[in-house]
Amino acid sequence: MKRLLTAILALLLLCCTQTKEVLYTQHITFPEGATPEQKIDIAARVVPSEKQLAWQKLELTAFIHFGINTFTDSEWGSGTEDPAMFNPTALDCEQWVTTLQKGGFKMVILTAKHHDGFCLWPTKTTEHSVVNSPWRDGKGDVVRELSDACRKHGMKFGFYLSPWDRNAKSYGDSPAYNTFFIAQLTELLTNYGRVDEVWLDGACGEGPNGKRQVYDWESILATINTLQPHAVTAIMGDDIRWVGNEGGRGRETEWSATPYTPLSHSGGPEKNALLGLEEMSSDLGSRELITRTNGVHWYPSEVDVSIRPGWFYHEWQDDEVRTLKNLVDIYYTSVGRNSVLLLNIPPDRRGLIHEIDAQRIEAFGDYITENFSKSMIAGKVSTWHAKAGDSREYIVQKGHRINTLLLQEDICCGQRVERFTVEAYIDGAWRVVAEGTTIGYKRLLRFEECRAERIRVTINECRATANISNVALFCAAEIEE
Ligand code: FUL
Repeated sequence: MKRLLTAILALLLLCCTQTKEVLYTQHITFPEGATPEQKIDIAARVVPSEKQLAWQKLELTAFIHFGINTFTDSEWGSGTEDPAMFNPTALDCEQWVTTLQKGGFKMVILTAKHHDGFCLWPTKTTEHSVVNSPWRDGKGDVVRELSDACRKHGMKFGFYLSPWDRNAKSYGDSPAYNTFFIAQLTELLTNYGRVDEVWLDGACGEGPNGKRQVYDWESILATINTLQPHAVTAIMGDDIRWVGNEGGRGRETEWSATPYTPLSHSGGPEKNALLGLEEMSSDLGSRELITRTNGVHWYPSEVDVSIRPGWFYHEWQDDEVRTLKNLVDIYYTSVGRNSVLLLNIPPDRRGLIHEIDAQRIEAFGDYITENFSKSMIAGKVSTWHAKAGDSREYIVQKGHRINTLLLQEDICCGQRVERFTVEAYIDGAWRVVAEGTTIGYKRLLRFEECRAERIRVTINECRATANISNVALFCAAEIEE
């Protein structure tokens, strides 16, 4: 009896110490004089905010590039286009949403305004909008139609509002343009119901003699946080980081806890310059970097990539839509590398997702469901608290072949794994089949197809006790080109 009580007490104590772990939400500045070991330990305890976590769990999100460029066959409009050119013949946002849902996408982000400044909603801030187009006799509103369709079908909704505006007269006159931009944001954030992501693009093509606009990021982000506190802000915002390329590739070592400072932070660009960091740097989270800096951010990666060569629809690209095989490869290198995929599917001049893209999206959704829904591990997988060097074995269901491993960390406690090894027990011997560095929210590893009896996962290095919340095995079907 006494032994039982002692055991229960020990268990309770263990639970308490587990839950009592100090965690830091989204940003932390290291205490003065922190040692390298203390800095690494703190970095391992930085966790996502609630909205960052909800966003990460979406895994698949879709971009819709649609606007005046769709009708001028261009990628970057000049801002001098006649709004009368905007005239989709059969626009149907429900077709967009239901098509994307077949692909497994959980949120849609619309280019409410691209660099050309043409607004897809009847804004009071400029004449350069749908109001002066023949579409629906100037009474149309794409933002309304899409946000309504999203609500109706249970899809999350977000928008892209280009800070760079080649039409706005005030662009470059910093205070005036900031006021104009915040007025546009306010319309979008107040008149269309819930918004879950605001995408603030960093692109600006002003040449050496171009207009120089100094953005008031503090007020811009405060407007979003006040009007839609649950919306994450991407790229120039401080919740979501651009992965650094438009080719669909997350890093093999992808840290969500990073010394890379969001550019909207005061002193962000200077801090990054001091560390020699930019969005495309290959290392954004090593121990070496952390020991050289004074703080860490939870700033997870978003992989934005288009299903076509361009971001906007061009008829001449109809035979260049990414293949299913290519889309699945991108799934592995984005969702499978601790990132959220933001796949762009641009509607055509009718205002519809083209049949070719729609068919590809559906095939992609079917492939993901068919191949990644049922794990081949026998029995239940429970959360595993691993110290460096710890291993755990998993039994493979009899008679199944395997070629893909899924690993997840419980990021509610931080991102901690730095190196792991995967072995398979085949014909009486252990053989290394895969190795990796970071895991984070989700990691997918492909290896040569085999018929293993067991799999052994070893956490070789970690920054604090790692919380492995999920391990799964699949046999993903090969896809013919
Ligand atoms: C870039 C823009 O310049 C492209 O046109 C596109 O919108 C892409 C998602 O972001 O910075």
